[in-house]
Amino acid sequence: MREATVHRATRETDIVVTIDLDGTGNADISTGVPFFDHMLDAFCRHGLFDLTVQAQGDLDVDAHHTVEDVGIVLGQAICQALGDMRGITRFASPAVPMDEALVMAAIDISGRGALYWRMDIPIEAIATFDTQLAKEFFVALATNARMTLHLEQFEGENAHHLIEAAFKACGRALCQAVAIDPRNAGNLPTTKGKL
Ligand SMILES: [Mn+2]
Repeated sequence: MREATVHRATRETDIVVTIDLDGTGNADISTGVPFFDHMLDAFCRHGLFDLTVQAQGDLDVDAHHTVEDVGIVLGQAICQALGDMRGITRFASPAVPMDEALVMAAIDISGRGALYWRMDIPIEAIATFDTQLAKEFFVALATNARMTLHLEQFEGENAHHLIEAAFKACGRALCQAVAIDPRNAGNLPTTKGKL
């Protein structure tokens, strides 16, 4: 079973994430930041994961610690659930439209975590969600899942559409990259012998 539960508590946040990479898109998300819940729901639905996120954070400060730390814990859970990574497809690069917005997520489950962010979000906040936090979330996710993640905006002008397309594209890319390729059964998808 490719699933994991990670609990992380600091003075700023207390977060529990459970993920099943081979789920059907069932989400149970509660972060206290409604727009962020909506984004994680989209990520889960289009990644076909089963995902539970329970986050209690210092929202009286702002949403920064909560959003970043959910990225850390979700990344750690993905990394654990992947296990030895044998048989995975490894690469995926879907481009996902949402109305006028078009965003590509390119993933390499490389063992080297990094985000390459080529997005231009035109406004500062969507409700209680500071739009700069989208990048902070994906940095934390990519680093802790130990995957190379490129998010590239081809088109778009509406901040809600752009960020939602990025979360959907990331979910879809991860769904494809972690999928077991039967032609690669039991092998690591690398010529080096290690990911
Ligand atoms: Mn929406």
